[in-house]
Amino acid sequence: MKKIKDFVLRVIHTRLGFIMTLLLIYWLKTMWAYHADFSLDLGNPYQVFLSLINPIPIGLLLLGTGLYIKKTKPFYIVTWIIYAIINILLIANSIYYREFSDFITVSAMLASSKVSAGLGDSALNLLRVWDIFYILDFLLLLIYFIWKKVKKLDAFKLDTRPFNKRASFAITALSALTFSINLFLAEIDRPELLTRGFSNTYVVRALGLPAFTVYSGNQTYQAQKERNQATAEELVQVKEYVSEHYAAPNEKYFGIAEGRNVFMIHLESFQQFLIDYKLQMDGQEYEVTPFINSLYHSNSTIAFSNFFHQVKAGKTSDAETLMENSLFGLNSGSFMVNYGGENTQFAAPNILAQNGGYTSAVFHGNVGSFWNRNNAYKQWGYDYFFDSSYFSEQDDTNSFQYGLNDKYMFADSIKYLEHMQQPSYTKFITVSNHYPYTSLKGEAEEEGFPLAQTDDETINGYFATANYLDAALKSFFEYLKATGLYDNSIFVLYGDHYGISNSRNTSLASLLGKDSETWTEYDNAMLQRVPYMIHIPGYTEGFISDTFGGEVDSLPTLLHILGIDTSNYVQLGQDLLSPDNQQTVAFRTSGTYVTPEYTSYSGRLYYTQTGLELTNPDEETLEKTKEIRAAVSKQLSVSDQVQTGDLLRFDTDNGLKTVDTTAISYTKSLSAMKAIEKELGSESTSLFSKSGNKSTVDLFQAPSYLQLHESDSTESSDNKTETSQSSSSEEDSNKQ
Ligand code: GP9
Ligand code: MN
Repeated sequence: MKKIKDFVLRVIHTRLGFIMTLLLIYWLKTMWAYHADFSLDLGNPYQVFLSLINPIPIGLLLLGTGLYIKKTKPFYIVTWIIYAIINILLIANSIYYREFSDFITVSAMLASSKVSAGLGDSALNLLRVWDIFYILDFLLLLIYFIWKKVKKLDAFKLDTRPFNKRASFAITALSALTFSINLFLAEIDRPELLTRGFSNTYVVRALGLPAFTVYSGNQTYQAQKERNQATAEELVQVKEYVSEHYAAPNEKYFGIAEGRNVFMIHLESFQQFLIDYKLQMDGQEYEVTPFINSLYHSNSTIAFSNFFHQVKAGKTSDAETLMENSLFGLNSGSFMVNYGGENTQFAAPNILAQNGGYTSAVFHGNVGSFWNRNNAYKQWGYDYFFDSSYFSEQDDTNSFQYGLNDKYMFADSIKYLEHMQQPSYTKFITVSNHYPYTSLKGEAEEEGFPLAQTDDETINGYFATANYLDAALKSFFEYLKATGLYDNSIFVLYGDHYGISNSRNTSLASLLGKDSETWTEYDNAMLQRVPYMIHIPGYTEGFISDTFGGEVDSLPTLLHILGIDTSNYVQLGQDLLSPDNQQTVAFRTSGTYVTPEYTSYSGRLYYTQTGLELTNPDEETLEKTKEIRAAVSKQLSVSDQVQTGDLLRFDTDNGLKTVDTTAISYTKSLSAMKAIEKELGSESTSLFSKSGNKSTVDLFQAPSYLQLHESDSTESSDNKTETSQSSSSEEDSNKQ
């Protein structure tokens, strides 16, 4: 025992040993934070492995810099300061995470007043007993110094021998190398991790906190650089473009759904070809999405058959940006990740709050930090965001890597939805129909929808997950009908982007009655169509329009249907029902587009109606396509100018107030909604109040598999996770 003690002391008393000891303690604390405070969503052993090693390379790199200092005291002081900094970063994140379920970005640090406002009085409440563990070493050190003074102990033996310069360099090189290996392994687990961003959680679990902070600092720096260069004059030019490009509403549809609740139904990875599609198997036909088809053909629905997604690397987040801002995502990365928490936006929830007093919410079964939603949604004016922390505990039977399966998500949403004041604007982001289309596991058998039989597993599962989504949506609609909410609402259904990527389309060809041998880029382009339909219960003049449009056109279309004038807003799309609509659809990759006449895709030009390629276009065609190219690139460049320059911060005369994000918190939503109900008393318009203060949860017909988990969908479990997230005193303080 004594031998070990002597050995340890001897090691600690060398400079390298001292650094290694600090690194070890830092690693232990980080592991504790990963375990006790953060939810890193570790989905496989590989991710666990990455999380175990990631504090080491960067910790060594930082602590190792002290070794370059020759003088004794400065060495110890500098090393200790570096150690203190990485510790503060860890502790601050642990505490912050308890309130925001996210890590501290550099932009949040810069706007620390906002953060402390967001924390409010609760900052102290966020401390936990186990936090002592984070500062135990500092406490012991303090005690040691006091003790030393009192008892006149020998001083801690400092190593006076400067560390060899070459050896210091070797330590730096070693840590840089191990960090590169760490990064490489992280990219294997999640390709394009740093370019696409995905979520702060993904970066932390792969690379650790200090690396995340540097990454976030770089993001903020890049965004700030462009923002600082942008001027109010640019907005004037943008507004000129917007007014030239403005498509005035069609009288016939303007205001036909005024004042109604709006349900945005985000159909994950759902392509237009699924509509009316029947899978042929063993001489039998299986209709994939009978319910969505019935909506598509209903005479209460205005549907579009030539509606294209316009996303790029930001996938779902791009679709959300387009649909709710009428602005594009970025050419690289995700707008919501890079600018979502910072930029001034005038998005759908904000516009509707100020034009009709709408309350807004998003329901989605994944963690709130994915695509930086928890920040972007505040900027967009969403009052509430019900992410996975509000829903049933996830396990292998009801969820997969992207979150809770749709039937559970809808079922679990009701207990919150019924407390929302009307009119409401709500978005339900489904997720089960997401690559790799194997989310159903146990439920698949019960659902019984067959797998297709191609040589591509991904394609084979796609129909069953789409069918599952269809059934989930149907049960949700049945509930809405039973409560009466259905009648005074409208439903916007849209597919966010392709589900089957172009590289797989030749395997899909045979299922679409096409030949893989003659498959063209035109066919790929046409497969970028996604559903877009507006279902208006009670309306009887619905139709299927073949107008060409894209996600950027949704917001003006919707606002006009709700009777809201958009002429003052910077929106780059055009109302699809307007006679002035130009039917020019820009894909996010420059030079690619679709119009009713021409399709340009992957460097090739086709006639849209026939799919024939124009290999040698005549003068007139060249002229026309040049104009189209100019129009689409103008639309994209104006969007980039607005988004990266944060130009909407200069838009002060559009009649809208900007969102006060500090007034929004997504952690105690149920109690906040109940408090509003109480305050409004008989004026409350929530479904719960309208039903005589009775829950409507029982009106949801639980599909059989849900009955197996009965406790998940009953009122008694409501706010389950919410209460575990926040202390009951906080809950109470929100109820007055
Ligand atoms: C995740 C979900 C999927 O929360 O919205 O995003 P995607 O991978 O489609 O961009
Ligand atoms: Mn998606």
